[in-house]
Amino acid sequence: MHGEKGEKQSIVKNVLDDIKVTRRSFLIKTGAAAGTAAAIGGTLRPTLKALAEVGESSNKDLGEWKAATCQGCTSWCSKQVYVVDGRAVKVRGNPNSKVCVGAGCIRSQLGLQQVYDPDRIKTPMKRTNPKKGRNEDPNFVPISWDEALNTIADKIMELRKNNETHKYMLMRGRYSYMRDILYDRMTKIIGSPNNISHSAICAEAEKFGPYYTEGYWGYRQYDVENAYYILLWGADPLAANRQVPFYSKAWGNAIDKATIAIVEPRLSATAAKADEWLPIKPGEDGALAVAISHILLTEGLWYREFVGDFTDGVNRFVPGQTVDEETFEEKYTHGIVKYWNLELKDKTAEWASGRTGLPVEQIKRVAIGYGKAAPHAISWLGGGPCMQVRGSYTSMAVHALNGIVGAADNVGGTLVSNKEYTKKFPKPKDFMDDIAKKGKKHKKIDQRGRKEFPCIKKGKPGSGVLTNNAAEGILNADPNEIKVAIGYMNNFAFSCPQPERWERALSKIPFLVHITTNASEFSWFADIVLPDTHHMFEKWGYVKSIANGYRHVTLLQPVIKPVWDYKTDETEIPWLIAEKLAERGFDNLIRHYREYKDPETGKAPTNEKEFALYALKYATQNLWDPAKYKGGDRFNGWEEFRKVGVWNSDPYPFKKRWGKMKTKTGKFEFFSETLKAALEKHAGKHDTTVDDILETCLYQARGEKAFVPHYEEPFIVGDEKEFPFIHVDHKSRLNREGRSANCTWYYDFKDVDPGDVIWDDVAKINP
Ligand SMILES: Nc1nc2c(c(=O)[nH]1)N[C@H]1C(S)=C(S)[C@@H](COP(=O)(O)OP(=O)(O)OC[C@H]3O[C@@H](n4cnc5c(=O)[nH]c(N)nc54)[C@H](O)[C@@H]3O)O[C@H]1N2
Ligand SMILES: Nc1nc2c(c(=O)[nH]1)N[C@H]1C(S)=C(S)[C@@H](COP(=O)(O)OP(=O)(O)OC[C@H]3O[C@@H](n4cnc5c(=O)[nH]c(N)nc54)[C@H](O)[C@@H]3O)O[C@H]1N2
Ligand code: SF4
Ligand SMILES: [Mo]
Repeated sequence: MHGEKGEKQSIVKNVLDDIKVTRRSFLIKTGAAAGTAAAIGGTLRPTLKALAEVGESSNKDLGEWKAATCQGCTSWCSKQVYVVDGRAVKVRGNPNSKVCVGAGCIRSQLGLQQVYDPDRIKTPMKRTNPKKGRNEDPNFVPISWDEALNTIADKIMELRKNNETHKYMLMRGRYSYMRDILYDRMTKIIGSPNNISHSAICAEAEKFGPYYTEGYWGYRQYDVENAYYILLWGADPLAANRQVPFYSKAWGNAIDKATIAIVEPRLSATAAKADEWLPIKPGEDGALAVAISHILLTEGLWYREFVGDFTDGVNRFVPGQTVDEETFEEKYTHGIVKYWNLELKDKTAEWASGRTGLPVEQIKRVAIGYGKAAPHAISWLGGGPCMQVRGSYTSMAVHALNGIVGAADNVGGTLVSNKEYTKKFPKPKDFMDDIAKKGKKHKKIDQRGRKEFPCIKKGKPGSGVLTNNAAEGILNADPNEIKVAIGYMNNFAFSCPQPERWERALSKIPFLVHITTNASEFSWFADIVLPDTHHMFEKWGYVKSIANGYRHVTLLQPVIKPVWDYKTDETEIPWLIAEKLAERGFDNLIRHYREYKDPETGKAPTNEKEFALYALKYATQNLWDPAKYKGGDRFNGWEEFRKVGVWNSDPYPFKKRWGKMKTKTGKFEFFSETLKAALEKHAGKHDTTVDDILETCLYQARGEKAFVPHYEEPFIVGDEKEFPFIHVDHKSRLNREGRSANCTWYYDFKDVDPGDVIWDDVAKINP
C-alpha cells in the first residue's frame, strides 16, 4: 500500500507495455469484439480464434443476424445473434443502438456456452431427500412440468386456505422489466408483502449519493467524450461497471482529451491505462473525496455558474476557518457553506494522506487538475467505495464533487437517464381479495424500516430492500415464518456476503422452488427446480439502459430453436401457475393476467406463450405503435420494432435539471434537506432523535453533520494482528455476474484481467 512511487509507476508501465504490444498484434488479426480476450495472454487460443475469424462475409448465406439483448451484466446491451439453422453461433453489438453504438464485449460471447451448456437443467426436478443442508444430496429426480406446477399450486392453495399467504416469498436476482408479473403482481394477488430483490447486494448505496444530492435514484451515464478530467472511484469501465462496449469504444478519444485518474486499491484494467492511479487504502474514499472538495474550495476552483460565489468575490474558504453563510450567494446549489463549516474546513490533503496512504502531492495534483477542468470534470462513483458499511456518506461525498465543479447534468459531466415511454402492467388491486389484502399488510421478512434499518430509498423510510437480512428474518421467523418460497435468476447462497447463513435459511424453508438455467448453490436447497429459458436467446422481455447521451429500450427475444422444454421465469411460469390455481378454485391471478391484451388485435392471451408476447407488446406499445408516438425512434409497428430490436430516446437535454432537481430545494444539495427530512421521518416513526438513529446504525456522525456528505471511518471486520490484510474483490472481465462459472472459455481466457492466469484463481496483494 505504501510502496515507493517509482515502484508503482514501473508496475503500471509493465502492464501497459504488455497490453499495448499484444493488443495491437491482436487487432490486426481479428475484430474488436473479442479483442481483449487475447490482449494480455498474448496467444490466441483455438476456440475464440475460430469464432472471431468467421467473418460476416464467409457465412452470409448460411444464417441471419437477429436482434437480442445481453444481460451478462447490468450494461444491458442490445445485441445481434447470428443464427444458423436455429442455432446461435456468434454475437455482436446491435448497430441500431445509440447506447451500444454497435460495439461488442468479450463477455457476451460466453452466452453461447451458457445456452448450449450440456450441464443445463433440462427438465423440472424434485428433491427426494427431505433433509436439507450443504452436505445433504437433494437426490433430485426428473418430473413432468405438470407434476411440478401442480405441486407448487397445491402449496400456495394451502397458504390461502389457512389465511397465511404472508408466508409466501418471492426472491429475485437478475431480472428484465417483465419482472412485475412474477415479482409484484403474483405476490400481491396471492397475498404476501414478501417480494425480496437482490438490489441491496448490488448497488443501492451507489444510488444513495446521487439521490441525496441531486434527487436521482439510479445509474448515471458519463459524457466522457466531452470531459477534460475523469476521476473514477472503484469503477473499471473497460472491464466491468456499466456500458462496457460504449466506454471501451469511446475510451481512446477520452484518453486523448482528458486526464484520467482512478482511485482503486487494485491495478484494474482502467487504472493500467490511466494518467493517475491512486491506490487507496480500502474504505478510505470518503477521506479523499472531502479533501479534494476542501482543495477545490480553498483554491477557488468551484464552478461559479452553478454554485455561485461570495457576494464580494473574495474567497473566504481558508483552512480551519468557518465562513459566514450570509457572505455567499448560491445559484443552483444548496448549503455549500454549511458543507464547508460542518465537514470540509479541516479536511486537508495532509489529513487525507494519513488516512488513505496516498501522497499529499498526488492528492493536490488530482484535486487541482480536476477543478481546472470544471465543468467538464466527471466524478464517477463505482460500487467498490460505497457498497460497504457506512458507504452511504462516501457515496454522497464522491458525487458531491460533481456539484462543486458544475458537472451534474452538464456537457462533459455526469448525466441521469433520458425519458422513455414504456407502460406499467395493469394494476393488481381489483384482483386482490380479502385474504390477499390482509396478507399483504404484514411486515416484510427483511425487517426493513425497523429502527436499526432505515432503508431510506428515495427519501422514504422502510422502502429500500435489505436483501441479506431476509436470511435473518427467515431463520428467526421474525416477523413470521416463510413456508413457500420461489427464487429466480438468483443465487443468494453464493452472491450474498456470509452465504453460509443463507444455506441455513434456505434449509429452513419447508417448500422452496428455484427457477434457473443451471443447478447452483441455491438450487441445492430447493424442493423443485424448474428449467428456465436463457435470457439472451430464449426469452421475451425488455430492459432499459443509458450511455452516450441516450437511453435505449432493447428487446429480449427467442431467436433460436429451443433444445429442451424450458419455460420463462417472468411470464410463462407465472401464467402456468395461475392456470393451476384457477383449477383449484382461485382464479384471480389468471383473470388479472388476461388483462394483458395484445394491443394490435385486442385479444386476451389464452396460453403462456401468447401471454409472454402480449405482455411485452403491451408494455412497449408507446415505442412501436405510430398512433401512440411520444418521442425517440419511430417505428411502423411491432414487426419493425422486433426486427430492429431496440428503441433509442431523444438526445440528452443538458442542464434542463438545473434548479429543477428532485430534491427538497430543487437544487443540488450539499446540505441535504432531502436526507434531513428522511432521517427525521424515520426517527419520528420510532419516537426518537436522528442522533439515536445514527448511533443505532453504527454511524459516527452526530448533529447536522448527518445531513452533509462527510468522512466516516471504514468499518473493518476482523483483527489486524491476526490477518493484516483488507480483502477487496472485483468483477472479472469475464464474470457474467454469478453466471459464467460453468463456461470453459471463462477459464481459457481468464488472463484478460491484469495479473490473472488461466485455469486458476489468483490472490493479488497490493505492494
Ligand atoms: N463476492 C462478490 N459478491 C457479489 C458481487 C461481487 O462483485 N463480489 N456482486 C454483487 C452484485 S453487484 C450482484 S448484482 C449480485 C448478483 O447475484 P444474484 O442476483 O444472486 O445473481 P447471480 O449470482 O448472477 O446468479 C444467478 C443465478 O441464476 C441462474 N441463471 C443463470 N443464467 C440464467 C438465465 O438466463 N435465466 C435464469 N432465470 N437464471 C439464470 C444461475 O443459477 C445463477 O446462479 O451479486 C453480488 N455479490
Ligand atoms: N465484468 C463484469 N461487469 C459487470 C458485472 C459483472 O458481473 N462482470 N456486473 C454488473 C453489476 S450487477 C454491477 S452492480 C456493476 C458494478 O460495477 P462496479 O460499480 O464497478 O462495482 P464492483 O465491480 O463491484 O467494484 C468496483 C471496484 O471497486 C474496487 N474496490 C473495492 N473496494 C474499494 C474501496 O474501498 N475503494 C475503492 N476506491 N475501490 C474499491 C474493486 O477493486 C473493483 O474494481 O457491474 C456490472 N458490470
Ligand atoms: S456482458 Fe454486459 S457489457 Fe457485455 S454485452 Fe453483455 S450486458 Fe453488455
Ligand atoms: Mo449488481
